[in-house]
Amino acid sequence: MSKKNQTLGEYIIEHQSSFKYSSGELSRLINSIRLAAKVVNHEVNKAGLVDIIGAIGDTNIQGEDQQKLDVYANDKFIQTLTNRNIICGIASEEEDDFISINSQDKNNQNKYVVLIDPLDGSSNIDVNVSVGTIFSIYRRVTPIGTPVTIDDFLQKGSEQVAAGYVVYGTSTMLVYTTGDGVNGFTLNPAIGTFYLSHPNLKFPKDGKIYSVNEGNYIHFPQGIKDYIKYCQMEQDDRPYTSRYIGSLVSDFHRNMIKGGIYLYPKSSKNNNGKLRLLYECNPMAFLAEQADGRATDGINRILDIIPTELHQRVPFVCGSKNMVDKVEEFMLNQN
Ligand code: P6P
Repeated sequence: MSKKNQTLGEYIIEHQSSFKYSSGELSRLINSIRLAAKVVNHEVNKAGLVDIIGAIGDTNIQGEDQQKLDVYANDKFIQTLTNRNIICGIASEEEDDFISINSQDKNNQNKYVVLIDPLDGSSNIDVNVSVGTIFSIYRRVTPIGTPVTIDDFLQKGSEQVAAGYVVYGTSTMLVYTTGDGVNGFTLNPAIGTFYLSHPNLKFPKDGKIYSVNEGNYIHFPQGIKDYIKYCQMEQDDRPYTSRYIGSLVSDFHRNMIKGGIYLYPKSSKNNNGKLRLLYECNPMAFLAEQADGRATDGINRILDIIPTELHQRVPFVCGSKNMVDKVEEFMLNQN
């Protein structure tokens, strides 16, 4: 049983043997993510003080303006994961293609690939609203000692061995799963140590918070429109409360603790929604299910979707099980 105030390092050592692939490699990988999170946290926390805020005048493959901290976070996670010689490949929202890390070296016995959104919600940086890092970890499917291929990255979310996020909020937290529940660790910035502050996190089955950009309401499918009106109706335990931060990690984190649902549906403007399957929806869906929640594209389980492209987008509905079930009911019955 997890002990409160245990450090992340102590927790990893204590639970390493319980991980079915326990070879110490995944522990070292989580430790490297911990280091990168502390480095990025340091920059995020002082962003208002130094010239690191603002766009760099470049755009990523998504066509989105790259904020300086986006690039910084991307570089730091790639550098940390590369320097520790733990993985054989990495894919990032900020990189057009996946990056092979010495995987062509026949002596490279590393078996994990990592997919990351290095700084999600970066448009919030300039206005001092919380942002996050999202990561997803798989075992490679191609033979060890050969170059990684796109097949190592285009795996169903149900194949993940670990996933998590860092939320740079009022405090900085690392929340992750290796398939045996979800645990949250809070950073003590004075000593640079993460402590187990939220053991065994679970979504309440029901919630009263819905998170969606209602500015897109007229473009939503009828089933989503009907669900939003359902949330606003004076009946039973409703109306619910609308809370939307514009940062998936922050909305997810609040909803997991308090109960709630996050929606980024498809629309007539974005037929597949906005969020990326591989390094946003899959890791958050793995966490949601490990915390007794659900994650769908409105109808289908996210973790069952077979990826076809590295940066593909999917509609995303995630949170308290009974709320996600209700959305599915409206979507199946929409006329
Ligand atoms: P919109 C941030 O860019 C993000 O990927 C999520 O973190 C966030 O929930 C969503 O997009 C916000 O998008 O279109 O509502 O501004």
